[in-house]
Amino acid sequence: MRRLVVAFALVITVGLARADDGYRLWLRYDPIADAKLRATYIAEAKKIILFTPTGADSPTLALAKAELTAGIRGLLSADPEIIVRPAVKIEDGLGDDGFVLHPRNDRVEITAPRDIGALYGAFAVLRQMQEQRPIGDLPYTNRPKIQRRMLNHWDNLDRSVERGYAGQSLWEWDRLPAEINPRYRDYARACASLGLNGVVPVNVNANAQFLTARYLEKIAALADVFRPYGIRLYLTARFSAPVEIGGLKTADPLDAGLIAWWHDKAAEIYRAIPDFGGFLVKANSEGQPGPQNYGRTHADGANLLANAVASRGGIVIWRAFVYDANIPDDRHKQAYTEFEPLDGKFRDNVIVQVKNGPIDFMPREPFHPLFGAMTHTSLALELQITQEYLGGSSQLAFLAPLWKEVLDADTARPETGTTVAQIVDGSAYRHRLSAVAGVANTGTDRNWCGNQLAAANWYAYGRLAWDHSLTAAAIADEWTRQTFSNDPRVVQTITTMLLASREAVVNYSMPLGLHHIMARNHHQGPGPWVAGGRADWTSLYYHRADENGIGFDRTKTGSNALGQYAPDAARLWSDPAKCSDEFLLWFHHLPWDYRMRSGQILWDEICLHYQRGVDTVRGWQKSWNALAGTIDDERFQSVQALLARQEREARIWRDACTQYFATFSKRPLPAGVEPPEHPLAYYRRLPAPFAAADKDSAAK
Ligand code: BDP
Repeated sequence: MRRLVVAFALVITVGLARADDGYRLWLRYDPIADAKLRATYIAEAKKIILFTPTGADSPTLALAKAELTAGIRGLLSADPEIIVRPAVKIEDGLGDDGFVLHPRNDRVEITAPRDIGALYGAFAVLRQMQEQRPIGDLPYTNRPKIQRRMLNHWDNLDRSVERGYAGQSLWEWDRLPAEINPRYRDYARACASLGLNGVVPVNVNANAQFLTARYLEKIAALADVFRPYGIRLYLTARFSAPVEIGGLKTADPLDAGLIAWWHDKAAEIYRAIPDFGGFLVKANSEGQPGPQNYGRTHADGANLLANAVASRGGIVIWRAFVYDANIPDDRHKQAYTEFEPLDGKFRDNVIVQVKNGPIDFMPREPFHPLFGAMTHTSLALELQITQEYLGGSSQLAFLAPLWKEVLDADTARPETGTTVAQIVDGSAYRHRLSAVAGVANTGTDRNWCGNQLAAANWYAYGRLAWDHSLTAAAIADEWTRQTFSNDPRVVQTITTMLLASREAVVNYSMPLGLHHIMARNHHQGPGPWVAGGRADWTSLYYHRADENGIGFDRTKTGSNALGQYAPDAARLWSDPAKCSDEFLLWFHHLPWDYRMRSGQILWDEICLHYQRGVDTVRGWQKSWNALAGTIDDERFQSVQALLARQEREARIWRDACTQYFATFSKRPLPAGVEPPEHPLAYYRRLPAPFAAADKDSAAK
């Protein structure tokens, strides 16, 4: 009989290991096999004390206790004693969300000035155990560097997700507020495990309906779910909403009737959501309405809304993603041109949200010139977690290296040493508010993000939002250990793939500073030939290939976008001989036979980069296959399929781009580059790689 039970247990375990659909993300809490390690943890964490100012129970502390209980049961098959106590003393300087961690020999103490800190502390302890590292290695004090760590969902009322590649929107508007899908809690829990504390559930291309009483009730229900996880809800505000849903004649920000409407609307929202975070606004950008429709400035528009929420502690996050097809200037320069003169004109509860680069979430961009140029304004950094220009969910592209490149970039303002990260976290210019936003990659797919490796980007974003000094390698390592296993071979293989992946995508799609040469509409494949319509939505506008050469001259002889950077930053890029290869064609138009640092001519170097990208993906296929048997079948096979698809898509990029550019360079492929599989005409006719991304609404 005993043998039977053991056999049965084995079958169940093996069965479970096989059927892994990725739903549990990095919060798996699978048993630690190493008995010695388990015993150490059991001894250290058999008692966990949560110290808070009052020591009174709360929904957030209940979550912390439940998480610790479930986690330790799963990892150690033990039941810890978890108690809440009033703290005798709490250190200064922990901010709103920080905590102190005290591992003693026979217990762990987590002390926090607010209950949410205790929940964050609980997740930190469990993360450490999942990674099989000593609890004592955790820092004693922990606090996030950035105050508002936000996810921006580009989700629509019809549950489509703009630039979403993981199914539909998580938010079931038709069922809310009566039905609360348990997945909302799982989502909030995953966010809280990373320290994310703000969610904008709906698209920046805003729908005024979300501000009506009918939808506010639904949104309030979501806010109720998120609250105990420390997450505040924010809403996108369509600038013309007062006209569309309020019956007003004008949305002029200086109009008295309009001012009153927004005050009343804010009061209504705060009645439904007492801790409402504020508004996120895309205005006068890509056809969205805004204050400029009435001859007013972005500051007039932002201050109008900021006044409406100020008394309740709300903020306005105003996006700087603006450019206008009617302005004949380089798109690179337009946000700076519009916003820099407004520095100092925004209310103190306004944050201007700036994308990492001046164009639009390309696989590689220099940092946005507004960073460092608006010292009197709080600037938030907007990153894109969803891979709009990096293969959607059909390609592996771990984005931490991209984000780190921007965070660590030296703006050279006021002098060398001021990084984008220091500007964003408020330390450079001592700003009261600080924020970072990531455009979410979540959806209804069972694995949340569209493939088994894409959640690494959600994870990495959250960890960097908490601590931008973490390295991409450390984050890849953490995520892999928690999501797959601590087996050194698995960790080594997956982290190597993750860390090389962004550069591989750059190489096979837009190498050497090429940008915006993707297909129209879906953005998932090559389209260097895209022409016609709005010039700044074509590829020709950006690559400028002709018989003489290729690249966008942004030096003094060209658009002089470089003039918007501090002289020390511009100097890095202004001379092609000194400019790193990575940004060469971003800032310079160079002849096809330009001699590169490598000794190759430019044409050959471009082709070799395309080939290198393909080769890197093939290398992963080999190393992944070698992991057979060490990873559950379901995830093993689905990553295999992902890589096969990526290899094909990488070849498509290579063959389409090298053939297209060869029509100008009139040169053969260099040795080492495989000949194309099909003629150029074939690639020009290829349909979107998958329908989800092929949206009617997005004409670009
Ligand atoms: C672009 C997207 C578009 C967004 C826009 C934005 O293609 O769908 O609406 O950014 O950020 O990247 O507003």
